[in-house]
Amino acid sequence: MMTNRTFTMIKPDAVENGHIGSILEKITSAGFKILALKKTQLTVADAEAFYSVHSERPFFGELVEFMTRGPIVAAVLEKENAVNDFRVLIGATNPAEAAEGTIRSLYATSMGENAVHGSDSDENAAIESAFHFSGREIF
Ligand code: 3AN
Repeated sequence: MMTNRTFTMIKPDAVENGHIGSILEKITSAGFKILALKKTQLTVADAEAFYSVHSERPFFGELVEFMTRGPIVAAVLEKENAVNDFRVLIGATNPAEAAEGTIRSLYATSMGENAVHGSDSDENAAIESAFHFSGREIF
C-alpha cells in the first residue's frame, strides 16, 4: 500500500489556460516529490474507465467529454501523508468552496472544470498510478 504516494492529473482546462508550470511549482513547493510525469491525452475509453465509479452520476457524460477534450499532465507524487496532504493543497471539488491559496481556488473555473485531480485514498492512488504509468516510469 502506497501510504506516501498519490496520483494527480492537471486537467484539460488548466493545460489550455497555461497553468502547468504554476501548478507543478505549487506541488513541489508544498514538499511533494515528482516520481513520474507525462503529458498525454485520454481517450473516451480511458476516461470512462478512470471515472467508472461515477458512471451513474448525472454529470458523467460531461466529465468524460471534458477530460478527453485536450491533453492532461499525469503525475505520481511522494510525500508523507500524500493523499490527504494533496487533497488539502488542491482544495474543495467546487472552486467556490476551495480555501484561499489552494490550487483549485487559484486555477479552477467550475465544479466540473476544476483544474486538478487528486486521489481520494491510498488504494485509489495505487490503481490510478498503475493506470497511467508502468513500474519503470516511476522513480
Ligand atoms: P474530487 O475530484 O474532488 O475528488 P469527485 O471525485 O467527487 O471530486 O468528482 C470527480 C470529478 O467529477 C471532479 N473533479 C469534477 O471534475 C467532476 N464533478 C464532480 N461533481 C460534479 C458536478 N456536480 N458537476 C460536474 N462535474 C462534477
